[in-house]
Amino acid sequence: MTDIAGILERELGSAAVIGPGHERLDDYGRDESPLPEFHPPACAVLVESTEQAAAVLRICKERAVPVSPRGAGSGMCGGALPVPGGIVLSTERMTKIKEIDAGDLVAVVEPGVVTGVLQEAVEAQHMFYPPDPASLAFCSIGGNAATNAGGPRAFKYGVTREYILGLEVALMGGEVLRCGRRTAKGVTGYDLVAGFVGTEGTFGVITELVVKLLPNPPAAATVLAVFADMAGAGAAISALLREGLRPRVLEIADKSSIDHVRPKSRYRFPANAGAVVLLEVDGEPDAMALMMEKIGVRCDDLGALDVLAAHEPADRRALWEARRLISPSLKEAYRVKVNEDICVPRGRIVEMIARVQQVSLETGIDTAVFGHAGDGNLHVNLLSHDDPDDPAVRTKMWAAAERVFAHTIALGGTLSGEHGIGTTKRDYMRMEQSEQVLEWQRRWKLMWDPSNLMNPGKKIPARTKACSE
Ligand code: 2HG
Ligand code: ZN
Repeated sequence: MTDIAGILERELGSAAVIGPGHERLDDYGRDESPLPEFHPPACAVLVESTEQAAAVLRICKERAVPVSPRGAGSGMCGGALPVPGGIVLSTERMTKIKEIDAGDLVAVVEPGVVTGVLQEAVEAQHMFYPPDPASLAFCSIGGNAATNAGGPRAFKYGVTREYILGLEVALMGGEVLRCGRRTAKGVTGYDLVAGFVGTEGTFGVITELVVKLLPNPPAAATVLAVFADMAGAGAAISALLREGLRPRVLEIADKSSIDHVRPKSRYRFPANAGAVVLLEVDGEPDAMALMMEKIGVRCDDLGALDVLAAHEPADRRALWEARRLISPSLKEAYRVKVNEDICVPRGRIVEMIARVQQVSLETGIDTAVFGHAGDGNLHVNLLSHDDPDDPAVRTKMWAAAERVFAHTIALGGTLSGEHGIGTTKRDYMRMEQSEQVLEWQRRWKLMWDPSNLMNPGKKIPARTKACSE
């Protein structure tokens, strides 16, 4: 058996390698995904430069060792988990912000930069990096690019892919490729950068990113509107969108989510609160004041139980508190939290939430649904107090998830709006994509990684026997 930890230690020094017996090794076998299958990596290697990443990939190719790249480990689908016999290549030590250029509106960063840190650094210079995954306080920009992460502000500003102009990547075998641009426009050649973003570490390791910035919007304001039920909240959202309103954030949460945050939230939700809508607008103060008025009037007209508005950062944070508390409160309340991120056409949100309730009734599994209503991207959480290590519980939870996926597809939706596929959703891909579409993706992956050592077994299901014959 190859002593890959020893070989990498000799190449990069012992400080770079977390090997067998190290108390932290198991951490690299886990991420934030629900019900993952745990196996620790043969070792984790914490690279500090492109050269080191390339050296690891050269050595692993020579010895046929699979490599799973890892950012901050905040992924929710098992994309960064090691495969049996494989190692983890972590970019957590590559944390340099190399450049912020206010004239060109770009930043050049290493992949381990924490997304929230990048946001603060550019905001200090009156610029704006919009993608805001919920984990922005600890997730990293390399992981965001690898998963094409979203977040609440994606409704107005789009997802990570729209902000990655250029990439440096290290490929299996050690080749380093720089592609893309730092200009605002550019259509030269095929768009390798867009193709690389969202591949969950299956093509290579991102070692540097050229990130697009925007001027910071002059002001922003937040509205929280509470409704008696989902139908009321859905009607208000549809009315506002039909009137041409373009908030930067348009979030929704159902009664179960509200009931879980109610005891912790400083805001006293009305007793009959059945749905909550959180909106955020930005722009010039005058235009924003008009938008806020429109939102308030429309929500009142449509029977909102309560509407709160905030302009000052501290007050806005208070309105966000309930939304931010949902995920941690559910995690605290249940031993099993299978959190999906399905996406349906906007007009089908209310129907999708009703179908989730139906799944809950049929299976006896508790649910909570919240998320990015503006994008139709719903976090369907399937919840249980049962033992997460009991195989029967796992089977039951994934069977319920499969029902949710079936409803999603029936409504014209997609399995993942922002978290990715990794291993947890890989085996459901056939529910959405044809064998032909899957096969083209397998060929594409093998073009970048002919030896299939780069995070193998992730994202795309293997060929079935019948297909490969
Ligand atoms: C969010 O938007 C996360 O808060 C999902 O993307 C969290 O489902 C979750 O727990
Ligand atoms: Zn989300």
